[in-house]
Amino acid sequence: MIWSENETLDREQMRAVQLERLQDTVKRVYEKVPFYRSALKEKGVEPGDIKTLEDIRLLPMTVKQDFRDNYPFGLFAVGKDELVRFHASSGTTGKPTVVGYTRNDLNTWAECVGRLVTMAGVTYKDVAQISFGYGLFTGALGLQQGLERVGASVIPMSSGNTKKQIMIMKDFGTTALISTPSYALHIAEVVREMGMDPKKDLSLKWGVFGGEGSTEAMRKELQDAWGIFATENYGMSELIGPGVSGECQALCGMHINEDHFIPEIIDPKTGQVLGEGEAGELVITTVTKEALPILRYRTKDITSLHYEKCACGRTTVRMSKIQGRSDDMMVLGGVNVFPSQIEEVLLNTPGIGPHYQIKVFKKGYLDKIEVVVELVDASVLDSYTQLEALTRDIKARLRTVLGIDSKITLVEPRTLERFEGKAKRVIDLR
Ligand code: DLL
Repeated sequence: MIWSENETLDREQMRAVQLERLQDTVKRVYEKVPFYRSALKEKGVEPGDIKTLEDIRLLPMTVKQDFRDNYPFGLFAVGKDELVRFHASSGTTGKPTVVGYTRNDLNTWAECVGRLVTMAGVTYKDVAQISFGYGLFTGALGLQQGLERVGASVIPMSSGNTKKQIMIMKDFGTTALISTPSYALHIAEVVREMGMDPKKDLSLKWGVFGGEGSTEAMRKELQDAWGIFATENYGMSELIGPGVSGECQALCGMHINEDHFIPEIIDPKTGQVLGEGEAGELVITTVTKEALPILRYRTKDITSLHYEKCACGRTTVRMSKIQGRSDDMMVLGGVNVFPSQIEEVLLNTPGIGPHYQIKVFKKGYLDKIEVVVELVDASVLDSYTQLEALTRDIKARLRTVLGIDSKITLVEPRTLERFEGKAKRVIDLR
């Protein structure tokens, strides 16, 4: 099922909708947000200069630091009396990034998320357990409104308290799990520890995951563990929260709600706009947000855009899986390494589980990497030959993909930290 007609507009119709909304947004920020008025003036751009969609390139870019510099409400285009909700995401240092919503924004948000959960397979017949953390984080409440919009019965479970999650899941007949992929894997593990089989003893059909990346191998792991159809969603607080893009059942990229979010891909070093299919940093302009319209936000997430019509019937542009962030990319001896590349290798290696940790450190002047991996079967630790063989196998696979050598440490099952929210897998000790 397709939730909204706007998901099937032909390219010309979509471009017309986008241009009209873009012009309106630029006019509004010029009038209402001093930060944007001066940024536009500095570039010598007036709202009337936006005549075609390509003129988006005339607009200034926005970066996370701009939120910090204008903390807490400096980027807002409306006064507090028009706001009905705040959210925030943890800043890497110091103050959080604050975002706000008008009543119409909440409506837009529910609509955008409603489309995504529909394309993931969820309908009014489903019981959806939200295991994202409630609070300032946009994940839980954002998904809740969208799921309620399509009529699913929502369990606002929040994250943590895993055994209780499982009890509710069983007793309420949960059919859709809404969480980070890493937490979903952890819940499955606890289900097994409690003597149950996640596939047979529970009724999950859908996994609507997001908030962090997951590889194809991770999807397979999740689908096999739970017997579900798993899709992934992308979003970020500065733009709205969840609701920017998500996978349909054809699983060929995440459809962007592009009548609300205009995407561009740029070379993160030069800022030059790249073409269809080329990988670079995702830049998004919001064109329907009232409280917090954002021009050309540099997400730091690396992806590519694909415009051909999807098998599902939707015409909206799709973005490929996030390959990493331009700022969590590790540079090891001059080689760029994304944690997702390592994950892909590990999850395709027999004998090891989906839990791992990447440590980066210096030995003398050289960058070194250590990958700590949990075994599926602890008995391997008792056999020197098996241990050696597995270590060599992982090392060789990583070398092929990354082009560098890494130290491999195999540890017993259940020794690495588990996460209820977004997993933190990279420890940079440099
Ligand atoms: O994580 C919003 C969200 C919640 C989306 C729940 C989907 C589901 P933030 O906390 O602001 O917002 O974090 C945004 O998380 O820039 C990406 O680096 C990362 N991220 C989010 N979804 C994905 C994904 C929410 N599917 C940051 N794949 C983004 C890879 C993702 N990274």
